[in-house]
Amino acid sequence: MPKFKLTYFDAPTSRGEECRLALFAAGVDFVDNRVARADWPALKPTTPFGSLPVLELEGKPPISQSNTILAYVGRRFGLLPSDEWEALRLESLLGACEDLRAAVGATFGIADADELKRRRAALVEGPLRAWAGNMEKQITGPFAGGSELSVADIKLFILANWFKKGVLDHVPADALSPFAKLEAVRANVSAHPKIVAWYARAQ
Ligand SMILES: N[C@@H](CCC(=O)N[C@@H](CS)C(=O)NCC(=O)O)C(=O)O
Repeated sequence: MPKFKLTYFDAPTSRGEECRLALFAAGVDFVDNRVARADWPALKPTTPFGSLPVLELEGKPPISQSNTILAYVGRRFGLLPSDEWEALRLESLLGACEDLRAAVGATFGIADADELKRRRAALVEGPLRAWAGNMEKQITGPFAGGSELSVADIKLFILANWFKKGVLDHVPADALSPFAKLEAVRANVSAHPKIVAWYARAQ
């Protein structure tokens, strides 16, 4: 099999980690290229959209956009179902996760403490709850698309872990706890043998 290279920062709850995890779970041999922040300014202009992650394959142009990479890995290496419409439905979950990331991103860089508190509370009450409620309706169980792990599960797992770490001020670590199906997906991905194997490796 040709050798893939996935380039991203060394960040555990990130778009790049989703792609690394998907490649590993799919059994794809890849170069796990982790970029130091100090090296990023020089690398940035060489990437298609000035962002990471980037997937490379010898003889092909580099590919950006986490969801595009996940959909490719899913379709090519068995982390999306063969039923095209069901695969499409699971890909729509990837997009919904990026919508939520954008809503969170809109609360970054707010210097005023009161304003940040107000905006984060609004985020939790509004976009985050709406997203989780809608996601509950999409999840079949035990994984998003039924009995098989998919790239959608991996993206949900990483995103839910980000909230659960409690690193976002004024976003409670248990903000997703009322959403039983989402919580179950997170737990089931966490217990999946491939995921356990990834985290058992010396990172
Ligand atoms: N829509 C893109 C967003 C990519 C993105 O914003 N990547 C961030 C890291 S998660 C990045 O490269 N930040 C450094 C920069 O923009 O200079 C994707 O899903 O890959």
